[in-house]
Amino acid sequence: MNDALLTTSLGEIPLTARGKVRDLYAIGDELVFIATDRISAFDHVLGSGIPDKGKILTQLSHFWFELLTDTVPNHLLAEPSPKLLKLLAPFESQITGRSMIVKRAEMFPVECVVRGYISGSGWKDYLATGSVCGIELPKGLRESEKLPEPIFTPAAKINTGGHDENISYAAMVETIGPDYAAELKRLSFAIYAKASAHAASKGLILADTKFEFGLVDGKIVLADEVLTPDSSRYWPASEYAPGGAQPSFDKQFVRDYLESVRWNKQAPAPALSEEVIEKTREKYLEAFRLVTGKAGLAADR
Ligand code: PZK
Repeated sequence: MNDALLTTSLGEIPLTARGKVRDLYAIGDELVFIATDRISAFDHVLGSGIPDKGKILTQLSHFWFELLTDTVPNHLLAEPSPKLLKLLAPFESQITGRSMIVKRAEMFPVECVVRGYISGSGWKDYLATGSVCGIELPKGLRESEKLPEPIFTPAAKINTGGHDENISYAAMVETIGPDYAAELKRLSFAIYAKASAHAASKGLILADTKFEFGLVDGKIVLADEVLTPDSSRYWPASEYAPGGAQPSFDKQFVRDYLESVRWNKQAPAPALSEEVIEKTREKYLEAFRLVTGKAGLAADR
């Protein structure tokens, strides 16, 4: 049985943005993020969802925001207004456990990526140029190898569909100014240091991760989702083997299935088998249990 939540609708509450897997609603300066159970692979949203995926990722984000409170302020709203709570009440089943109520922020148009290992687009750029975002790296690195030290590799957001484009730190400075650029870089390293140490204590490598920041009342806050498998690469330390791509912690069954059915990677993306859905759901739960130390999802939030 697949009781995944694939689309949301909150009646009169206006949809502000729909991402591949998340829906964003706004009432004034209060925003409601809803993480659906949609899953993407090879740049497409698939025909099936993963039941509870949105809840698992949302509760992971909550866990990390809390662990990071002394490192960085975040966009979570402590007390949603009574007006908002009243508006949301009829839609409880779409919201409970999978939503974040956050403050409207003025978002910086930069993705703040920290990489401790060379993988993904970083590996592609390194192969082509020997550097990533203008940072020269040692010669002879193998794919997925640990870097001598973490690097900050910002990316410019490309609207709708397209991949974000890696940019130099100098380009980031041009876009948002030197002071904000320096502070976002400093915060990104501090968050990565704290999060990768926590992950390591749980047997996980946090290979890389992407943060988004915004301004609320002129103050920098950590926004978006944080340190979920959708925004980060986690690898089991026990299976780490540099010299090639590492299997995806969460999506490997999905990718293998899509290859096995020889999907041409053009829309529409196929549905998944029940077996792949269940095994993938179990991987998300495993990531949640490992990172948070909790046995399962909270019933509410
Ligand atoms: C904001 N996104 C990404 C796209 C989603 C999310 N605190 C904020 N204030 C204003 N805007 C945003 C945020 C945050 N975080 C985030 N776009 C705008 C996005 C699509 C669906 F759920």
